[in-house]
Amino acid sequence: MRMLSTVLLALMFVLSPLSATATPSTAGVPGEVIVALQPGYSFDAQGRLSGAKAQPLRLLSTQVGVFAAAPIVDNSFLLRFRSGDPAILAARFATLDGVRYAEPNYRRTLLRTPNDTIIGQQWALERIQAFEAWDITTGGDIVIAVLDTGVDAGHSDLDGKVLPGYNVFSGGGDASDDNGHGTAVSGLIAARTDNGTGIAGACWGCRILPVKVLSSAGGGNDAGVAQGMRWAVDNGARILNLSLGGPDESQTLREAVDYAEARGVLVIASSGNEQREGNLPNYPAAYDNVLAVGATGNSDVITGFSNTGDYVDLAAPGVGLWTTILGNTYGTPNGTSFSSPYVAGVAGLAYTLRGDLGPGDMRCLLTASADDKGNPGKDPEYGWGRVKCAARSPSLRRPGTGVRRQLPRNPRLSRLRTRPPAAERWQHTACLCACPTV
Ligand SMILES: [Ca+2]
Ligand SMILES: [Ca+2]
Ligand SMILES: [Ca+2]
Repeated sequence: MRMLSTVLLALMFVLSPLSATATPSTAGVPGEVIVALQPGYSFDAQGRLSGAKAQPLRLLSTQVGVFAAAPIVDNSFLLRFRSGDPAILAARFATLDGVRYAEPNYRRTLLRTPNDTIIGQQWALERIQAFEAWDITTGGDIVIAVLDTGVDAGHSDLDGKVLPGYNVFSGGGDASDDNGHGTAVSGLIAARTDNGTGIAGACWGCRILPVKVLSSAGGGNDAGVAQGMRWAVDNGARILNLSLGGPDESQTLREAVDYAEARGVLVIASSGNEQREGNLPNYPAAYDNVLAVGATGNSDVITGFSNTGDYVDLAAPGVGLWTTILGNTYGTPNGTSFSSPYVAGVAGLAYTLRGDLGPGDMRCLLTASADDKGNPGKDPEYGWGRVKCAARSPSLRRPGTGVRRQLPRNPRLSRLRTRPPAAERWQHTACLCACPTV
């Protein structure tokens, strides 16, 4: 078992975006900011300030053209101003004398529960905290390659989600599914959601890049898988999902994994379903730079079939998962094949927020934010734990400002912090971890 000498503490959390390019759901109302004042300070209706040592505050108000202030509660005011980004302005206000806190006037909507007909039976979504995550992002321009039996792009819950793909058997672009496995995997990742039909996908804003590397019987080989992986990396994939494996170590496969890693592509693979049939390590899951995913049931306990071993990195739901099935229908397959896609979906959501992260950082973030299960810490059954979208962490939230100040110092965080300006945009999301060997 890999030694964990450092304390693993990772939290990915979301506060205010500092950029207009952030996901719309977290944006503040333009031209408005909420400023709460200390006792002894006040705004009048035109936004004029009174109070001792108010000069810097007054200066800033003038600079950005504050022209109105409406009281809210407890000496807090909704300020309206003419120029500037609300989040940046709030951060500046927050540093000045007389200000208790300042923050953008965030929009709220009724909390999103998509209207897909089967969603109530998709127990896994709740377990991985997908609903909470979707209040922040439902996935952006992230391409997730499914290296599998192909994908039925005509399924009504996948229609429009599937990019032109590749078929390693024919060498052509027909990546249609003649088995059903790849279609089931793809639905879990990115099924059309909130469309009044069928299921919800974990990262429903993401797109699927179908790469057919397995035959109608579900078989394939390293030559084809490696070729498919390289094709996916070269054709825009940010994540590769491999719900496939075998016990033999192979340089061909390892080099394909390294090729992806070197190009910033995260590789996720199923740990295998042979716990009772030898429980051998499966490749590519067992490579260090691949996230190996085992299967839990709906009580968050590892399944009896899920392979165990030091190489297991994460667990994810893998039993009774409603998903898209050939013939424009739905079903509930079991297996680690269907756990890996949930990790891919969670990774897609996380990449949407943290496009600046490399695969190593993303592995760190996903493993470190997982819910520890079984024996404390990393263990051979669950890896680091059952995956979840740790999209909000109330313990680290503080309205408006001070995010950085609350975070303990550690080298990895410092590294993330020093990546302006992209990282600056996402200062609300941080990976506090020290897991260099993950
Ligand atoms: Ca749907
Ligand atoms: Ca691994
Ligand atoms: Ca554990």
